Amino acid sequence: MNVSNKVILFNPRAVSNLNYRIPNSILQIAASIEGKYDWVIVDGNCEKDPWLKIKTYLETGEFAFFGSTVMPGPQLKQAIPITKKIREQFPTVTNVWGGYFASNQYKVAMGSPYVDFVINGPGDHAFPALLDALTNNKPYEFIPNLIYKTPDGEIIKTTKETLVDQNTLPDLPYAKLNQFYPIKSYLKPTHLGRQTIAYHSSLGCPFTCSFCAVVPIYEARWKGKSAKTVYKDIKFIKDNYGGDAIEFHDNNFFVSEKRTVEFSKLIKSENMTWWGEGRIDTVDKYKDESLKIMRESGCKMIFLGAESGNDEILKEVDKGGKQTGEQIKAFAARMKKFDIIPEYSFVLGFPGPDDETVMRRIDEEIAFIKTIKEINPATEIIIYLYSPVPTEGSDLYKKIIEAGFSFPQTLEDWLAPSWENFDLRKNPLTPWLTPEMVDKIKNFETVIHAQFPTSTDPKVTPFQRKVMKALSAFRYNSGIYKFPYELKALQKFWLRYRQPELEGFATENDV
Ligand code: B12
Repeated sequence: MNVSNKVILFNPRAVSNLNYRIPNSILQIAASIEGKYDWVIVDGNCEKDPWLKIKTYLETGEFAFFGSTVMPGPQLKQAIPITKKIREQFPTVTNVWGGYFASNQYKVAMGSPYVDFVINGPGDHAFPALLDALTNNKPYEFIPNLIYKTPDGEIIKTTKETLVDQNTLPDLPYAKLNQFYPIKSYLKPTHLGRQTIAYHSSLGCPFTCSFCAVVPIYEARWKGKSAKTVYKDIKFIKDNYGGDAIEFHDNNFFVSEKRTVEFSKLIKSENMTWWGEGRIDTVDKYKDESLKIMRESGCKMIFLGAESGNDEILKEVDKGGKQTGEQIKAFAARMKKFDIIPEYSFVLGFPGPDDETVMRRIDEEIAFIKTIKEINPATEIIIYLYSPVPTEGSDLYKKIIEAGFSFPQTLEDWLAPSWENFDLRKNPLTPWLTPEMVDKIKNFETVIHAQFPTSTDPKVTPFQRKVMKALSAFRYNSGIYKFPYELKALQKFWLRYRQPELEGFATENDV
């Protein structure tokens, strides 16, 4: 073990309260170097001042590497200033970034003087290989999934590694993580259960929707752990740290009906409740028997990218597969029969030929969403404003560039408040959306969440639901969504209302 080549693995703060989950990104990276390099974890979600912790480690002089996971949004607020300070105060330390922001926005990351390497996509092999090359003075230019800078500043992307068999990956070092942060503190009470486990059982997605940040990295590739491996890991956490519910954080958990059914049969006797993300057209191919087994095994809700009820738009954004507006409606009805709650996410505000078309399409989506609620009132509705991701080569990306959209050119620019909200998919900064369009979408969002408060926020009482439904009924039925301040105020101050898309499922003690 290299005593002076220790590694700090950092998970920048991603939540504004104590509602954080097991940091699977850096935990999987820790697993990749376990036994080869000594590592420590600093979880920004659990630290009042993560810089102080990191600085204390670095002052020992034993740490040569700083690895940070970076997704867009609030995580940038810690990842950027801390990496910068390390360069200034500990210039011999090598800074390595990984994760969705680093991989997709590698030009701006590598364009900075303080990010030395980016791991492009999975780091299970690339990261230990990079540390080995740097520690033993070997070439790193041929390590797949790596982005580096030449001495004259040219940014080079190496080839992409085929996705490794996820069952060959080393076990996640939960016992060691527990020494840094008690695993129990990561198991939160949510609408799924008293102790919710966050688990990631597959990488990538077989589809290429051009609004999704997963696509540039995984390019329609998907690899999942076997049902047996997933069950073994969940059982290990449950037996050692507790857990009565599971959030599968996969981008697409339900790719394989066979794997899903096998897992359902294995987990059934554990009396756990579980949730995951999938596609409507994929799960709709499942046999009734499979959906029945899933429900009986505890599958309570599935996050599904509906995106749009407009088949033209689904085509324009390469949703692919066979998904249609009619299928989205029929699937909501089918899910009702099996008592599995469909959590439909819609993306509004895609570019169009002219303002009239964009506004008409917004009105049509609103009407479509209301139809879904008539078909299955239990359907959870998540509304995102389209926030571009660099799916270079896609028609959508061409359109947004022609429309004058561009990403910030420096990391510091990404810290501008407007861009943080951009990442939260709540303030698009997209030239084709007028303030009137954004207001209509956001006001409708307020009204529908008053009419049908999410079942995922355990803080909202049955009495509050009744009152909000009554107060918002006129607006919802008449379509008058303008200036819904009375509803906004009640949601903020009376309900302390929280939709799941911002920071994950709410817990009882969210502030
Ligand atoms: C868990 C999660 C969260 C958690 C926070 C987790 C945390 N870090 O504490 C919560 C719920 C708070 C969250 C919120 C948001 N999230 Co989020 N989140 C995820 C999710 C579901 C799982 C991440 C994970 O654990 N993956 C498991 C690990 C094993 O996979 P991985 O991260 O890809 O890691 C591998 C590689 O990337 C690489 N790697 C990753 N990190 C590092 C670090 C180093 C040093 C190295 C060497 C390698 C490396 O190696 C790893 C192993 O192979 C991902 C989707 C996904 N399935 O990954 C979305 C995802 C990252 N989130 C996303 C977004 C947009 C958000 C939000 C901005 C959404 C919103 N509207 O608000 C918010 C804002 C966050 C915030 N408040 O900061 C998007 C990012 C899209 C983009 N544009 O890049 C994703 C991809 C979802 C999606 N499909 O669009 N998120």
